[in-house]
Amino acid sequence: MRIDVLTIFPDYLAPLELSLVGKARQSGLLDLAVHDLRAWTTDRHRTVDDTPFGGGAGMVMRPDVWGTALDAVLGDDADDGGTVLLVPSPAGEVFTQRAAEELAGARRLVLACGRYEGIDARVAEHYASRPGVTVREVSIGDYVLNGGEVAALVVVEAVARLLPGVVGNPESLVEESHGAAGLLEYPVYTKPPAWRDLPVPEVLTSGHHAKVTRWRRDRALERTAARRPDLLERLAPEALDREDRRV
Ligand code: 6GU
Repeated sequence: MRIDVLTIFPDYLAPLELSLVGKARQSGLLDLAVHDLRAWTTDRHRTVDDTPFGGGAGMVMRPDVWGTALDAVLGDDADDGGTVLLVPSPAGEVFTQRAAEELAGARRLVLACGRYEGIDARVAEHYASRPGVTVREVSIGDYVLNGGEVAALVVVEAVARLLPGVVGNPESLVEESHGAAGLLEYPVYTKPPAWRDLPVPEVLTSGHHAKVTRWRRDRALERTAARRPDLLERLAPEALDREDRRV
């Protein structure tokens, strides 16, 4: 997959050189470039923003600068399709594991990180009508950040770990929170078996595989009911078995 990130703070994206995403880039599984939006400004002050039409506080990012930058980064290649233009915004659709799975199937992602009060709305409108490009405005949760950069880090990491070969053991993708089961993950334990008067739940050291599986399922259901009842309500009825309904 090819990913381009456009931002006025390229250094904000430095963590993408580390850990799993960094390794995916080094091994060629992920082709990722970060671009400084100001490279496409033409004035002496390298201006990217201006005051909002209609008045109000803050500044809005100019569509002309974004248009020049996105045209250059998208190139003719976008016409081939499979390009998703992601615009991080607190006003976007909520970014979920399902969205990450969808995006992992794209050929190219381009992330346009806005600052200030956001990007002139005509930018998203314009590229939505460009053949081969799908525009998605995404929010990473119900709180406000100073710009789209942290959200871009979140999206890139969530998508990159789903690409074939990026996560060493693909089985670790199966049993996780927000995974296929639609439940939060069960609690996990490792050595030592007793720590500060806290023992590891006995069933986990019993060697009884079926009992371990049932215990984990019960804890996942319990946690989800306590912390994210909305997830339980969204489960299809057939996703719960007869044993589940006791919890
Ligand atoms: Cl994507 N951007 C900003 N500025 N704030 C956010 C966000 C994005 N998602 C949640 N809050």
